[in-house]
Parts: sequence; structure tokens; C-alpha cells
Amino acid sequence: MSETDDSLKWGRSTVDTVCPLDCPDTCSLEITVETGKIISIGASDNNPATNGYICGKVRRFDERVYGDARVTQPLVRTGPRDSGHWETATWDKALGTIAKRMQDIRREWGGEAILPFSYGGSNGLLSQDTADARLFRQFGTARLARNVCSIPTTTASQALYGQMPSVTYEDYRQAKLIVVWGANPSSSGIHLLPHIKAAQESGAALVVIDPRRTNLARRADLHLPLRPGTDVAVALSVHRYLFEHGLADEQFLNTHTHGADRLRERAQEWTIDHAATVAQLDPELLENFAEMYADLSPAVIRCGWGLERNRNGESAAFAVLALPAVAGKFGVRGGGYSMSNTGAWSLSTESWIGIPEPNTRLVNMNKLGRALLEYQDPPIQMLFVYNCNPVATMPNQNLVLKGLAREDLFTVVFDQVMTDTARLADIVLPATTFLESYDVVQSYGLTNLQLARPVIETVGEARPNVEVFEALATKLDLEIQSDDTSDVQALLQLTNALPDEARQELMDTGFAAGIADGRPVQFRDVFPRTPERKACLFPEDLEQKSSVGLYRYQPEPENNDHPLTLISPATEKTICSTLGELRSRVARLHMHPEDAEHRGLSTGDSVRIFNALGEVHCLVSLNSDMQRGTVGLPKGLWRMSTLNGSTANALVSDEVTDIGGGATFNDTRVQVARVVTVSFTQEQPPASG
Ligand SMILES: Nc1nc2c(c(=O)[nH]1)N[C@H]1C(S)=C(S)[C@@H](COP(=O)(O)OP(=O)(O)OC[C@H]3O[C@@H](n4cnc5c(=O)[nH]c(N)nc54)[C@H](O)[C@@H]3O)O[C@H]1N2
Ligand SMILES: Nc1nc2c(c(=O)[nH]1)N[C@H]1C(S)=C(S)[C@@H](COP(=O)(O)OP(=O)(O)OC[C@H]3O[C@@H](n4cnc5c(=O)[nH]c(N)nc54)[C@H](O)[C@@H]3O)O[C@H]1N2
Ligand code: SF4
Ligand SMILES: [Mo]
Repeated sequence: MSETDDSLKWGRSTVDTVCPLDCPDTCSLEITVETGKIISIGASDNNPATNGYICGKVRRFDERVYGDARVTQPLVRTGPRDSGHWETATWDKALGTIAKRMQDIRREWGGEAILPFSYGGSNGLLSQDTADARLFRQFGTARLARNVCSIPTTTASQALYGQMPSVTYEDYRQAKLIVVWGANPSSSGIHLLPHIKAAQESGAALVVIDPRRTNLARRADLHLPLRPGTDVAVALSVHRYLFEHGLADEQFLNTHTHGADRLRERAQEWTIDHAATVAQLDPELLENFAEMYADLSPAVIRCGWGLERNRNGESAAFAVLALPAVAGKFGVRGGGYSMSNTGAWSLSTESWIGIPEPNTRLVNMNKLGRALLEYQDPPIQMLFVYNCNPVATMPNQNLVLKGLAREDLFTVVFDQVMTDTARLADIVLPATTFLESYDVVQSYGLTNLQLARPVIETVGEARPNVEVFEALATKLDLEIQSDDTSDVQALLQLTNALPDEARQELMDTGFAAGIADGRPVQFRDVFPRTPERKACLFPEDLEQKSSVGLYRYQPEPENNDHPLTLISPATEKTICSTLGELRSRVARLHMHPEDAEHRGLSTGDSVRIFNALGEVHCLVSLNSDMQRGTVGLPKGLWRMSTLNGSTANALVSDEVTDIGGGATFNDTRVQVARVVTVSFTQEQPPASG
């Protein structure tokens, strides 16, 4: 980053930018910099939704920027994997080595033996699907299906409504009923909370549907502590209730939807009692919910991602997102649903990648371990990881680790810090953080676009993604038709794809609000982006694709050896695994006191959580906010946060959902037992070695 103003180096200044982390809120930030160093990170006024505050994670983001885990130079492995022995290299040498290996592998095995592996990273538009995509497409590597998150919900919201923009946070104040379904905004999107509170103060009712009694559930009028994976049954029972009691909005269904009859047919078997039995709910509570949803308007559903991470993920998301159509909740401010707004700007990455996607092998990222160990013709010979920390975040951790341990695999990890994945690499490349480079950040919780700008000089030799992939392409002699050899040039190219007015706004102020001033009313200002602008309640193509059919519940198989269901939702400590390096305490498994009592466990005990895939050793906390039979570990832990170096994903299988191939993190059966600590007497010394 050469564009930094000299005043940043010497004086004290404040710079406005945006938080691009994988969080729906995209806070606008004010960073104070003194003699070139960040001294504080706080909120700025640019994005009204930020409302003067940011989360604790990003307030301490400077601890990542300057922390011990930061990678500041290209590193080449000199000892065995994970030994921590590295030598530094110049960028030129590191990229030269990588380019040579890529060429050799392509010659011997074909381009498909190289697997680029990435997810959101810092989530800025420049940092993925720009120069990286041009390089890998042109070189003919394998392709990655980035399916770890939001596949079931996106499949449903795309098919039903063509990813119509959502009810925005501010409009929650207008609602008379707010349903927070499988989302935990107290951790995962804190700027929604004041609006929910304000609505409650004006008399709105709050329903939370979550196996845990979350903070929000405690403040709710009704909490449905359902068994994980049973949302489809619960939602279909509400559909049935609406249809049976003449409370479905037939006029809306006739005018604005297709397929309501098929949905009604599928809902038929789901009486309140049947659904309550399957979901282990009190049928009276469930009926209360159905009544409230029928009676109260405007009613908004905040659909989260907790409900999608199981075998019923797609059908659950369909059944939940179809509710406002059947109940006629659209067309008024504060009515409808909120899901991801990724589609709000209709930005086409294809237009700025400019190179068609080759028809090479497609690897579902959830199957990384299997891909490294089992895929043949050709076997994977090289993995290029960026914007992602798969050891911490992908399913079936032990298989991933075994794959990464292959001596014949060449692994490059391009990251800001020495992650659990980077430790296993052959070459580690240092990446800039969002405080060191330009980017454009599109909110998926709101509709705005914001500009991220460098506020400090790059730390060490860290470089932004665009620059690194361009430099590597040059080493590979690829003729990539692009002028964006730096993040600034890429930024200019990307913003050219925006509508003129938005582009101007973004460049002038760093902020563009988006559709209808960022507050679109569904079925009034925005309509489904589907043929005829109608909601498609029963897409036949997906019905065909599903192994059991849409809106159908697949029960869990009996598993008496592993009777507990493990969930691993987001916490306020990390964003996925980002910032996990700052988490020093041993993780805790949360368990209902009755489940603990059966196992003779008390808070603070060391436990093994195990199933056929692996085991995790950590501490246990008794917590009556957990549903009986369901236990919880944090998402995104680093290996150092447990007692045996395994995290929740060591217990999560790489089975994927049947329509979109999404991850099933919360569909995990485990058993828990105390870790027996053996004490040795002097006569029986422990064996050495
Ligand atoms: N602080 C923080 N913020 C984040 C993230 C983070 O890691 N940390 N991650 C970001 C990302 S990548 C995402 S995708 C979002 C995710 O944000 P959320 O939508 O909040 O998703 P989760 O944290 O997976 O789970 C939300 C809730 O679903 C519940 N749940 C689990 N299984 C089920 C189920 O079967 N049915 C129902 N109804 N509920 C269930 C969990 O108990 C949890 O309270 O958050 C983003 N924001
Ligand atoms: N058990 C369990 N596991 C889960 C989930 C769960 O609910 N339970 N949720 C899943 C979800 S929702 C998601 S989205 C995934 C996310 O999984 P990942 O995509 O692996 O997300 P992070 O752990 O945040 O890793 C992103 C990495 O990119 C790096 N990075 C950031 N910015 C840049 C950049 O500009 N350039 C480069 N080169 N690197 C950068 C960061 O330092 C970080 O190490 O995790 C999933 N894992
Ligand atoms: S992680 Fe979310 S809440 Fe925290 S600063 Fe970033 S956008 Fe705001
Ligand atoms: Mo995610």
C-alpha cells in the first residue's frame, strides 16, 4: 500500500473505513492512528445502522494486526509439518517456487490436481473472485463449491423469491410480531438488537425459535426450544394451521405465488401435535405461536443460519421463508422476512472476472479431507488456501488433518496470521488486513455498499489478494486481460460495474445506501426476482433434485451410543475462526444439568466428547439454557483452545444436505464422559516417552 497519506505516518489522525468481516452489520469505523500505528478502533457515523457502537471483537482488532500470530514475511517450511520451522523468503522467490510447482503439477497430473481453497476471508468484494478467479480459471485448476455456509437458506430464498432484498433492521420497529428463527443476533449481528427492543417497548411480541435459551429468548414472549433439525416440522405445522383455519391469505397466494397447493399438501400431515412430538415441544406453546403468527401484523421473521445446518436444511428454510407468503404478511413496512441481502445489488462477479469458468472438476469444500485422501484421476497434488482456515472451520477435522499431513501434497496458505491451517503449509504468504488495503464491502444484513481504505502502512511485507494473484499470474506467464495490478486499480474497475449514482456516492462519501434508501418494503418496493415476479412456493426442479422431496422431514437415525446432539453456533469472541488466536481460555461444552447429572459431571470437569469420527477434550459448564439432549461447543475454535487439539469439527461429519450440498454442522451425535485422570504412586512410575 503506497497511497497512505504522510499524515498517517507522523501525526495523529482519524480515518473512516468499514468493517468487512463476515458479519451482517458492516459497521462504519473510525480508526485513530498515531505515528503510523492504530491506537483505537470505534464506530463512525457513516453507516447509520452502526448507531455509535461496534462489537468487542473489532475494537481489539489491532491485537491481530500487531499480534504475535501475524505473518509478516513469506515463509518456507524447513522442518516436518507443524514443527514451526520456517525460513523467510522474498516474495519473488516464494511466488517463483509456487509458480514452478503449479507448472510441474499441471504437466504431470493436469490442472485439476491443483485445488484453490477459499471462502469469505474478510468478505470484501476485491478480495475474492477477482484476480484469483482469473488466475485459477485461466490455469485450469479444479473448481471449489463454496458450500460451507448459507447453501440451504440461499437455495430456498433464491427459488422462492429470487433473493429479494430483506426487511431492514430499522423497520423491525414497525413490527407487531418479531420471530427470530435460528439466529442469535446477540452474537452474530448485534445491531438488530436495539430495534427489537424498541419494537417490544412499543408493544411488539417477540418469539425466538432456538434449541438454546439465548439472551434474546430470555426476553421473548415465547421461546420454542425445539430439537435441532426439526424446524421443517414446526414451520409446516404453522402452514397447516393457517390453511385449516381459513387464515391463509388466498388472495395473496392467487395473485403473487405459484405452487401453494403443493405446499398445502405437504403440510397436511403436520398437525400441531405431530410437529410438537417430533420437535420435543409443548404443543400448547406451538399452537400459541401459530395463533400469534396468524393474528399479528406487521410480522417479520428474521431467518438465521442455525436452522440450515442439518440434513433438513433446505426444507426447513423453504418452510420458514414461505410463511409470510401464506399468512399474507408482505406489502407493509415491518412485514415479511430478513435473510441474506447478498443479492441486493445484483452485482455480477462474472462481468469483472471476464474469463469464463472452465468445466473442470468441482470439489465441495465440505469434503476437503476426502478430496485430499480419496479423489483420484488425478489425485490432488496442490492446495492453495486463502481467505479460509479449513482446519478450524471445515467438517471432519481429522480427515482434513490427515489429508494435510500428506508428504506429497504441496500446500500454500495465504493468510494474515499463522492459523492452524498455515502451520501445516509448505509456504505461507502474508496477507494484509482490511486496515491495510482498499476494498468494497457489501452488507448482507443491510443493503449498503461501503469503501474500505487503508489506515496504516502494511505490516511487514503483507500484500493484498489482488496484488498477489496478479504477481503470481505474471510468474505463470498468463495473459490475464486486466489492468488491476493493485487494489486501487481493482477498486476502480469494480466500481465501474455499479450504477452511476451509487458509484458517485460511494466514491464521494464511502457509503451508498442501496435500494429504496436501504429500507425496501417487500412486495411493494421490491418483488421476487423470479419469472413473473411471483413467489415460487413449490419449485419442481428442486423437488426432483431432493432425495426425499421438498418440505419433507428426514428423521435422525437411532444412535444409542451417541445420544446427544452437538451444535456449534457463533459466539461473540470470534468471527468464524478469525480472532481465535486471541482466545486463550480452554473451551467449554455447554450441557443441561440433567444430562450432566446422568453422567456424574459438574461445572469445570474435564470431559471427552466423542463419536465415531473423533473426540474433543475440554471443560464442561452446566447450563440450563441448553435444551435437554443438546450440547453446545463454540464455532471457530483454534486447536489450542481445547485440551487435545480437536475442536467441534472433529465430531462433525462431511455429509451434506441433499439439494444444495450444504454443511450439516448441527447434525452431530455425540456422547460425553468425564476424562479419567490417572494418578500414579511412586511404586508405579508412568512409562516414559
Ligand atoms: N460474533 C460472530 N458473528 C458472526 C459470526 C461469528 O462466527 N461470530 N459468523 C458470521 C457468519 S459466517 C454467519 S453464517 C452468521 C451466523 O449467524 P446465526 O444465524 O446467528 O447462526 P448460528 O450462530 O450458526 O446459529 C444461530 C442460532 O441457531 C441455533 N440453532 C442451532 N441449530 C438449530 C436448529 O436446528 N434450529 C433452530 N431453529 N436453531 C438452531 C443456535 O443455538 C444459535 O443460537 O453469523 C455471522 N456473524
Ligand atoms: N463447527 C462449526 N464450524 C463452522 C460453522 C459452524 O456453525 N459450526 N460455521 C461455518 C460458517 S457459517 C462459515 S462462513 C465458515 C467460515 O470459515 P472460514 O472461511 O475458514 O472463515 P475464517 O475462520 O474467518 O477464516 C478466514 C481466514 O481468512 C483470512 N483472511 C481475512 N482476510 C483476508 C484477506 O484479505 N486475504 C487473505 N489471503 N486472507 C484473509 C483470515 O485471517 C482467516 O484466517 O465456518 C464454518 N464452520
Ligand atoms: S464484526 Fe460486525 S458488529 Fe463487529 S464491527 Fe464488524 S460489522 Fe460491526
Ligand atoms: Mo457463515
